[in-house]
Amino acid sequence: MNDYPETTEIKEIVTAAQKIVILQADNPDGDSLGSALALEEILGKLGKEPVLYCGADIPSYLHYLDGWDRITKDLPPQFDAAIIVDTSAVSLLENLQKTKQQGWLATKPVIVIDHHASEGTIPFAKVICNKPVVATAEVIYELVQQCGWPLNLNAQNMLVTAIMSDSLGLTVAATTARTFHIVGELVAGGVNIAALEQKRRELMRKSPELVHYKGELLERVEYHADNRIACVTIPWTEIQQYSPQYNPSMLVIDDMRMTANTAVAIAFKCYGDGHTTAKIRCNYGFGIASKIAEHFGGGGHIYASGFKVEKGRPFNELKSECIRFTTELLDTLNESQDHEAIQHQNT
Ligand SMILES: [Mn+2]
Repeated sequence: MNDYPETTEIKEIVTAAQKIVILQADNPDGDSLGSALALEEILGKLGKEPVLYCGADIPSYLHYLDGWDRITKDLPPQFDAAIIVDTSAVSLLENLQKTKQQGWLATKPVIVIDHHASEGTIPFAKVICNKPVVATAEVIYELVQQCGWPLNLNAQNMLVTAIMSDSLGLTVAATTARTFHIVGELVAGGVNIAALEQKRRELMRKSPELVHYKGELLERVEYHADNRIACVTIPWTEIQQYSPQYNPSMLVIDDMRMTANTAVAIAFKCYGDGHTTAKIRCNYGFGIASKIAEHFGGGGHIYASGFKVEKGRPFNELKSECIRFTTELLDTLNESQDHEAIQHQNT
């Protein structure tokens, strides 16, 4: 078990509170949702009144997780404490700011449970428990063990789902032996991974319309810098048409990443109000995703990150800069790898 210094304060806040809001950022995923639903279950069993909040819609591919429809877009009129899961970036809580609820949140004791080391910080948080592990759910598991909180089968299922989601089935670089131990302990507790996977796959089935759209997107993939960079651009009309069914970027980004010689895949989305977002995925050995994102004011992990640029900048200019900057990073990485190889030969 990992002992976190933040545990005592987290336990104190939770013990003193009755109604506790659990918040996800505006980009919910399997880890944030699984973590939020696990916490809801754990706090409920502790006799608390948990309330689930997310400023954005929960994407339909996550609707196989029972309880997603309990999530609301408004904070309750009264609550005692809040737990933000899976983000440390205030920019990702924009909807809370837009609806003028952030100031309100800041008056309560706020706990952040996260694993995004490079993402900055939430200035109004009272306790930040941000650990360099593969999923927020892994941090929650450790906290639950340290606090001696109950973990029933439903909560365990949610934690495993969340860990499997962010670790892509325990295969990404940030997965550690401890991650395997935790999943092992949860399986020993009754979690059936095959059954969870079956449920997820059922929901992954796509409509014929979406399959055809995926084909269109794949045809539009552009390659740059000797195919080391693959990128695609998704215009507002397509975001409007397909996003309710599936995140267009996620339809193709893995196929892009899996092109021969490709190191980095970037999916740009151009919104109706003029702002642009980018989702970045890197292959193993080319961990520059957070550097690219940070260059444009975003953040994330070395292999997975994203950024958002407000309107005012022509998209083509932004895209060119992104490709140029990414090429430079890849060239530098190449040089340092060559350098290391030479040094290795010499020793
Ligand atoms: Mn996560």
